[in-house]
Amino acid sequence: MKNLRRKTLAAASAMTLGAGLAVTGGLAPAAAAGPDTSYLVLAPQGANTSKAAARVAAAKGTVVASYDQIGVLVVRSTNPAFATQVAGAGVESVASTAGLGTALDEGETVEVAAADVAAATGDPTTEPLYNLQWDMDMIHLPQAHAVNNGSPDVVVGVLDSGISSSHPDLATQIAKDKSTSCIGGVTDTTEAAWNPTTSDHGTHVAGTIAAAVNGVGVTGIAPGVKVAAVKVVNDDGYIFPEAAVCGFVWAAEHGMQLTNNSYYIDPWELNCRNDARQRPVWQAVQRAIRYSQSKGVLNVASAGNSNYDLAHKITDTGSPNNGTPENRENLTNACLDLPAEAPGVVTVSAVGPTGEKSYYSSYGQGVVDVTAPGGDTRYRTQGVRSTSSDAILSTTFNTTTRTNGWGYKQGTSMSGPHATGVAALALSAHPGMKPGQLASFLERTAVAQACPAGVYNPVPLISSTDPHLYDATCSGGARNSFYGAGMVDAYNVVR
Ligand SMILES: [Ca+2]
Ligand SMILES: [Ca+2]
Repeated sequence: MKNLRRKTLAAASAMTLGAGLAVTGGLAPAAAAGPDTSYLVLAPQGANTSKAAARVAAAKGTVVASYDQIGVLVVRSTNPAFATQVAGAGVESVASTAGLGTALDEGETVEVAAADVAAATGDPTTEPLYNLQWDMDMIHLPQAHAVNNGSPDVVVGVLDSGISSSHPDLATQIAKDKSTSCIGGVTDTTEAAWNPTTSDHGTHVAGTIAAAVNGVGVTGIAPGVKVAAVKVVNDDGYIFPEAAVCGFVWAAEHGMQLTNNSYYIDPWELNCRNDARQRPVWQAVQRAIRYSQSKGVLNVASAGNSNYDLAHKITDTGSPNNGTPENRENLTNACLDLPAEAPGVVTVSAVGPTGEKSYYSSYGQGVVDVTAPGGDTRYRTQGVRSTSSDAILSTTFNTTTRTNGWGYKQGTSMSGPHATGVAALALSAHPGMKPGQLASFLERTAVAQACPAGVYNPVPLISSTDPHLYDATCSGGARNSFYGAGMVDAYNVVR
């Protein structure tokens, strides 16, 4: 049995699962009230939600958000028997999302000292900190910007932990009228609601996509486009399925052509295969992803930081010792890692400064579509120490001091936005491409990367008690499990 526990890059915030569900007020106390719990109630696909909404009311639930487009209601109820009482005509399935939040695999931020930012001169033709952006040379950004640096008609939804709207490198880049919080599955468009609170992850991601060319800090890949903050990560660092549903539907309804999803909802980690309760939850998220695609949104997702072979996960867990026959179709539909494994989503692995797979990056033939720089802090120092300069420099927001700045992070959370930024440039240069066309254009213009021979083992380069912790074997030819179709290329998509 494959070990499915995630190897995180850094300790995630140690809050209990479900902590994000604590809410106050709203419902009248019932005789035998249980905890206030969130549910997703699914109407049959294609049906409207009016019958389901009536059953919710009868079962003492409150609809807090109605996603009629996909037949999904977000409901809160203190009725301990809600799930059984709501079942009936007009309700296909119901599930509590309690405990189904997954932690943002955040990693640490290494900030650039303010004095160093002030002293930076960089390349005078670009930005003060540009000479630290090795990742941008790797994808041929200077050549691309000489042709096209993005159109303001392109709006990229950053489904993440919010974007700092006071950041000097981002303030002009945000489509405020298209930004929202989706925490709890309910939209809140006030500016404070979609600004960062406990995490600067989304601010870093947004900078990679679209930090301004303004003589300050860094450049993003597509500084001419707009980013919209769609906050789906709660203050405890968790993404709940109802927030993801809200985020995809929001992007679809607000004219976004792209979303970036640098997070990873992994039902396997939560034993989806043994828990039928979880299946409606993943169905709801998948309906939302499909709906966004039908509205012209291309979704880009990170492959994850677990060094998993995502293509062989299901096979590996189908142990012959398990006597319970599994319905493979249900498994593959219900237990995908979302959004990375959903059909039509562009999934991105990560490489370090040498172009080889980052030690942490998950991979998988048929799952990874392209690769991009995500950093590998352990690469150059041969296990002596981490080197933040081999991570990705972008915009930051210090949640303790509440100050904006610039700093380094690494992860597939950082490679994903490189692919998203290149896709935004592609759409700027070639408007009107549909999501499927844009995805194949991104792949066609990527620079193929060959598999390393044999077992790829970056461990000699890092300190570890387990010399095979990061072993991985690449499979495939020009298109392979580590790099998909290859490295995204900013110049190739605009020339
Ligand atoms: Ca700048
Ligand atoms: Ca894909």
